[in-house]
Amino acid sequence: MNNILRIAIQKSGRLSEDSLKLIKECGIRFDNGAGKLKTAATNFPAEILFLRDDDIPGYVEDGVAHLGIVGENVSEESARNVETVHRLGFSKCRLSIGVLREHDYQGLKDLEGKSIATTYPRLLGKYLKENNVSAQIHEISGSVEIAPSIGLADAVCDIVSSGSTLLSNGLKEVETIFRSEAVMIASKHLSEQQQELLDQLLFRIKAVQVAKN
Ligand code: PRT
Ligand code: ZN
Repeated sequence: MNNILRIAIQKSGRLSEDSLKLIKECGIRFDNGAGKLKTAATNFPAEILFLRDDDIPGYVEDGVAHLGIVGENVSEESARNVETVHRLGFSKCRLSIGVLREHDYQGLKDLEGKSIATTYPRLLGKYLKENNVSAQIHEISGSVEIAPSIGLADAVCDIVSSGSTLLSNGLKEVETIFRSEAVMIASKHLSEQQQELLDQLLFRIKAVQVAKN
């Protein structure tokens, strides 16, 4: 088992299509029949695991998967002990703080003593600490953007891409705390053969990226 690479990708979501495409563009063939949770490549010593993105860093840390493709936001928030081996350039987004549109926001000091709803307590906590702001972090698991309008929190910290979700919830983006894109993460306990396979794969990924630019 230590001479194959097990690659974890998101089963269904914003990363799935581009992750599959990248693996295919590297010339790796496999059957991804609907509903499959695991598939073996037919022309490269690899298996693909289809998982929820939040589970990928933990699987890679534990060595259950050797590689994973995940948003840097998720990898950083998880604080798992994994190696980021390559930046993939897709699923770009940012983690930002938003406040109610009518708030006359002047700067970070306005957040002092306020409550901020987020699913990213670790990244937000780090940012507030670095900027010497003491605010209360209100961790919630979803629908973050609704929090200010229902009085659950004064501000939000969530992933933003076009900005339309913030806008449609009466919010405006005031601080960007983290810029993210999909990254390839690797286990820190690869065998020599797995490291060689990873090097081959990275070589192919870089060639694909060069060809696109
Ligand atoms: O089911 P599973 O747990 O696997 O998936 P998920 O629902 O947790 O994640 P998914 O598929 O939504 O996102 C996967 C990754 O895509 C994220 O971790 C980010 O790295 C990246 N990404 C890129 C985004 C967005 N763009 C994005 N716009 N992730 C989420 N959003 C959401 C955001 O949370 C907000 O609700 O879209 C809304 C904002 O979008 P705009 O365009 O209105 O600003
Ligand atoms: Zn998720």
